Amino acid sequence: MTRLKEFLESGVNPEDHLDTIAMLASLDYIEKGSKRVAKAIEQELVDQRNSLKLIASENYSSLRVQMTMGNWLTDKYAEGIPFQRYYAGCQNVDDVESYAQELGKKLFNAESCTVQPHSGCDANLAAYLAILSEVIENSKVKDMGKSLMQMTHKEYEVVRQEFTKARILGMSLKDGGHLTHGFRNNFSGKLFDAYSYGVDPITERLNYDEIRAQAKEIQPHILIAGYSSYSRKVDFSIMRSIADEVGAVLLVDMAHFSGLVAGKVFEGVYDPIPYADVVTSTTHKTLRGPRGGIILSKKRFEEGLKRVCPLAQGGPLEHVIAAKAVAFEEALTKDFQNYARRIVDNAETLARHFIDEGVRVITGGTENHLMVLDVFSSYGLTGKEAEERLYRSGIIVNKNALPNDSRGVIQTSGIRIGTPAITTLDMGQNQMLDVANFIVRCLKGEDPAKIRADVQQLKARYPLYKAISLGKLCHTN
Ligand code: DSN
Repeated sequence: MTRLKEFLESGVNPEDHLDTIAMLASLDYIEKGSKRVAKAIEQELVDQRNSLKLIASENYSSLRVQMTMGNWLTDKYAEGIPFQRYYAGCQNVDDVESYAQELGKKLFNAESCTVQPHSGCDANLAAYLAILSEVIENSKVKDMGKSLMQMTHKEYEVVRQEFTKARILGMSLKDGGHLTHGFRNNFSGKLFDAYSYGVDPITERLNYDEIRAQAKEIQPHILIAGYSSYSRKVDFSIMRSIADEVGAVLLVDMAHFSGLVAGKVFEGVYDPIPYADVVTSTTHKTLRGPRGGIILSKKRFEEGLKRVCPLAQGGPLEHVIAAKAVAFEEALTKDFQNYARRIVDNAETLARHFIDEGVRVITGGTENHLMVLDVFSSYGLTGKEAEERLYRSGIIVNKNALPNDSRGVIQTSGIRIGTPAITTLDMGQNQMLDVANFIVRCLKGEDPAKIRADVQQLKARYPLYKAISLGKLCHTN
């Protein structure tokens, strides 16, 4: 019997279960063409249901977001921007994309919003290029009195070389920054003259005086704020003042914490929008939308940022842009604000339990959705060993280098833990004690099979995609 038939024959009212029916029907249908792919999709749900997802950058998007991505919008080429495309027949994607832009502006109270970046990495690439076009290229264009297209090869080469001399200053990867903030094995460290700031060796927190001193010496064209494994809030008013003192453009990469901004947990000086010239983000982490990127900016950079295509990408993925609109609608609700608040409450509680257990938590705790644990000094394990041991217990985390980690980025001395996904499942502060206990027991060397059984018991009380509660999909192993 097909999954859908089994579900419908269980006597449910179809009207109440449209999401389940749609998911089951699509799996049945995919299976008819590709058993292997259908099996992987189904198994992914089983695995996600059976494990504790603590990857700080992951979440569970709504079924509505997921379904919005699976349709014929994917087939439409739409290079250009809404209502100014290079292809005919874009009327529906124009509508969807302009709606997503408006919602993005409303959600973040931003002057301008571009929803075309395929990812956070693409958003940063496009943002750097657009900013540098504005601050480097446009002044050359004015000086020469010719557009780029009118310049000779030799003239254009002078302009292009200026790009490669552009200086960027961002948080170093090893201290909690991101690959795209100037890491040498990323475009940002190869195309630009990249410098980095770290954290204070004692407090393990940003030292704004140090960043200011570095910025004065380096005179960056772009000052980058934002992180992927730093557990403290950043004061964007101070970053703004540093950028102003050295004449830099302030770019904030809020990929990790955009859901906390949208959910009004990060307000005042912790909300980057009023302070930054350009803000980039992913849409799938704390924001809980589809995999993708966005760029928000002040009016000054709007024109340049509209050109994500052809600047850094080909045609936009309009099916994903439609899902971004759906996710923004969800994030504009009071429910989402409660969710965002609970992410941080859960993280703070979890970090406190670890500290009570004697685990060294980097910076002594957290103010956001993530924390980094020093598993080497606490348990004599490398991050890699801890990650593997936890995986065998059904707990999914990632190894993470600590500031000044002598074990490098492959072995590492730490792990990163985040609460966005388990908060989506509705776990609260009481469950954080269970989660901390599982992790501590595992790191102390208890039998992974025993912990795995306890993890599954907890997970069974917080089912993923509750609506898909019948049919083959509810089978767990
Ligand atoms: N992969 C993301 C993270 O885990 O933080 C960043 O790109």
